[in-house]
Amino acid sequence: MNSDTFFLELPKVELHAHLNGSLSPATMLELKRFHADSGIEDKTNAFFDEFQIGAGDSRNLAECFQVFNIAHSLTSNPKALALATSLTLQEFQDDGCCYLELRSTPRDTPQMTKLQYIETIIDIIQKSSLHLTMISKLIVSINRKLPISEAEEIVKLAIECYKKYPDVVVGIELSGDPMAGEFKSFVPALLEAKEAGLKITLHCGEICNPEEILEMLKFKPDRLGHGTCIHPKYGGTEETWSTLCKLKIPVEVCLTSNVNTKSTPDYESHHFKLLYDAEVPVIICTDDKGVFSTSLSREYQICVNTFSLTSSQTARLALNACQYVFADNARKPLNDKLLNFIGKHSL
Ligand code: 6MZ
Repeated sequence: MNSDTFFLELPKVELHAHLNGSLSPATMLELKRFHADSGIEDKTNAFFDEFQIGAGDSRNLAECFQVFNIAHSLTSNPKALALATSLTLQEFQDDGCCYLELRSTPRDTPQMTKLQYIETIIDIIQKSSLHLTMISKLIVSINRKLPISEAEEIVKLAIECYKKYPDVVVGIELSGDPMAGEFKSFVPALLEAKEAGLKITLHCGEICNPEEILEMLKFKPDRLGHGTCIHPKYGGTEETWSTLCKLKIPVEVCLTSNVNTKSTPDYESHHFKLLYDAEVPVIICTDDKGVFSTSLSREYQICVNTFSLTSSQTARLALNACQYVFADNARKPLNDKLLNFIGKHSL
C-alpha cells in the first residue's frame, strides 16, 4: 500500500471539526449556486482567497476569526445549512473517516431560530445513516464572545435536543476567539450541561493564558481542544503542564490550524510530541478543514512525517482515539474496526 492510500484507508475518527470552518471550496461553490438559484444576492465575491488561511498568512488571530463570517453568510437559512452539512459529512467519509463529531454554533438569522439551526443539522445527521457508513454526532458550540445570557440559552437548547435526540447530540463545547470572554463566566452554564449528561470539551490554551488554562483543567472537561500553550516551553507553567499530565485529559490536536494561525511556529515544534511522549492522550483532528485547506488523512500524514512515527504507531494513534469518542455505544465497534485494520495489515 503506498503512503497516501494508507492514510486514506486508515479508519479515522474526527473529534474536532467546526462545521462552518470545514466548508471546502467545492461545497462553497455549491452553496453559491444554491443561493443564486434561490434568487439570493451573493455577497461573498472574493471568498476563496479571503476564506483560506495558509502558513504565510499575514492576518493576526483576531482577523482570522473574521473569515467565519464568509461561511456564515452561506449557511444562513435551513436549506443552505442542510446542504452544507450534508456535503461536509460526505467529504469526511470520502476521506476515510468512520466516526465524526461535528460541532457548530447555533445562530438566530432572519430565516431561522437557534433551535431550527440545531434541528436542521440533526435532521441531516439522522438521514446520513441511510446512505453513509460513517457514524456522525453533533456537539453544540458556545462562542466565548457571546453574552452569558446567550450561552445559557444555547445550553438549554442543547439539553432539550439531547433529551429528544440522544443518538445524535453528544456534547457541548466552548470555542471562539480566545482573546474574547472569560472561561469562568461560562462555568455555571457548562455545569448545567454536564449535569444533564452532555459531555464537555473546551478550547484550551490556544493563546498563552496560564491562569485560564488552570481553571479549565480543574474543571475536568472530558476533552480539550488544541492545548497549545500548556507546556512551559510554549507559554504554560510547570503547574499547567503537570496538572494536564496528572489528569491525562485527552487533547484534540490540530497541527495545520495551529501552524497557520501562528499559535505554533512550525510543525516540528508542535506540542503533539510533548503530549505523545508524556502519554497524554492525543487525537489528531482538522479543526477547520476548509479554512486551512486540509483533511484528516493529511493531518495524520503531516504528523507521522514530522515526528517519524511507524505505521504501527500511526494505527495505534487512530485506535487510541476511539476511546475518547463521546458516544459510549460507538466505542466498541470503532475499536473492532481499527483492530481489524491492524490485523489485516499486520501492524
Ligand atoms: C476557536 C474556533 C476555531 O460553529 O459556525 N472556531 N474557535 N479556535 C479556532 N481555531 C482556529 N475555529 C473555529 O464554525 C465556526 C466557528 O467555530 C469556532 C468559531 O467560533 C467560529 O466562528 P460554526 O459551525
